Amino acid sequence: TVKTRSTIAKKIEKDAPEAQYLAVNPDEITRLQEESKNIPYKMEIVWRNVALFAALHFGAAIGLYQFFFEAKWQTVVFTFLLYVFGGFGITAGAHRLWSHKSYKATTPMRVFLMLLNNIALQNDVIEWARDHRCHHKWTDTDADPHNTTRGFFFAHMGWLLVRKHPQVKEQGAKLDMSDLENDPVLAFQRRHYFPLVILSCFVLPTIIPVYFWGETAFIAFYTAATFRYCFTLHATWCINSAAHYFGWKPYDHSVSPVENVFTTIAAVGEGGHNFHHTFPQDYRTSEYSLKYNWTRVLIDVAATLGLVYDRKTVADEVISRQVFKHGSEEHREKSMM
Ligand code: ST9
Ligand code: ZN
Ligand code: ZN
Repeated sequence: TVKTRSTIAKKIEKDAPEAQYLAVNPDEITRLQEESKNIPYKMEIVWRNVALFAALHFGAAIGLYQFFFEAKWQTVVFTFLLYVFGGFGITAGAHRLWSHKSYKATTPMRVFLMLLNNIALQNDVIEWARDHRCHHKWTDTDADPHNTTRGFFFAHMGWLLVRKHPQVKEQGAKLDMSDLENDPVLAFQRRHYFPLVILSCFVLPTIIPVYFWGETAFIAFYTAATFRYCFTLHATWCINSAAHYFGWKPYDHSVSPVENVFTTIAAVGEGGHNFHHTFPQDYRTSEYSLKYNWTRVLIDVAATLGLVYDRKTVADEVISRQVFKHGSEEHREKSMM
């Protein structure tokens, strides 16, 4: 395991120096694993979050029913589009651009992605990216906010219902976040986060259907806002849970992330998670074809419009060598869709 990880770390350093902070440090992983044996983690439930998420799921159940049986067709289409575009704010924005620096974007594109990101309401980008960099660098240790060794539910959403492990804060504080803190677009988002997300996630999704096609406010609020928000959260959380549990490991059999086609579809292109943990600097995040990777389609279209540039990819031979050396036995003969 340690050998595979240091090989990957060296490769990242060579391919993408800007993404170097993502290189897994095998010595640190071993140290963290040793330390965690001695300090048991006492989970402290945050009841405010339990109550908020319970209310959200109750509202989402109402919205789910209305989505199928009561909403106007325009509201159904609008709800779907909000899910996809809010999702892009996470996948193309918080994830591939800001957490991983896997491509560069002009200011108008960064503003666009920040606005989409607010629709998804998943903490501001700087906080999201700090947790995500912790997850890549110290995967499945106490410094990983959604450490899968604590079980499926913890990795999925349990981690948002309890206080974080002290190691997350201690290790996370060592990460260099200055690249994001110095981005004025993200500074703006952080400064105005609360009004931005209330407006983008709840108020506008309710007002637009009422104003433009005469939907009732009751239905618009529960479908386009509440149900759509809850659904997007689960699609995202599935990358931390299902995409670390159920699937295959063609690129590195020693780590928990897997390739999972269902989560790829739900998360608009993010379920090639064994690939992504192996090559976090690659803007494609998987070898899935474009029909499974809508986020890549968005980034490529933006590139042809000149809004995006410097898309990083890992060379095919490097990928094949990785599969041959470190993939699970049955996948050394690579066959991808
Ligand atoms: C949400 C995020 O859902 C989901 C992220 C998923 C990521 C998935 C990634 C997969 C790949 C991409 C796929 C995308 C697919 C998208 C598909 C779309 C269709 N390092 O937080 P506090 C410090 S959010 C360093 O209160 P507690 C912190 O700065 C949902 N430091 O910790 C602070 O210090 P100071 C909506 C850190 O008290 C101090 O610690 N949001 C780090 O333990 C205390 O911070 C919510 O529900 C770090 N990593 O509470 C909010 N972390 O005081 C949920 C923290 O000096 N969050 N610090 O500023 C909370 O309520 C709390 O954070 C808590 C922990 C209760 C969970
Ligand atoms: Zn990532
Ligand atoms: Zn992961």
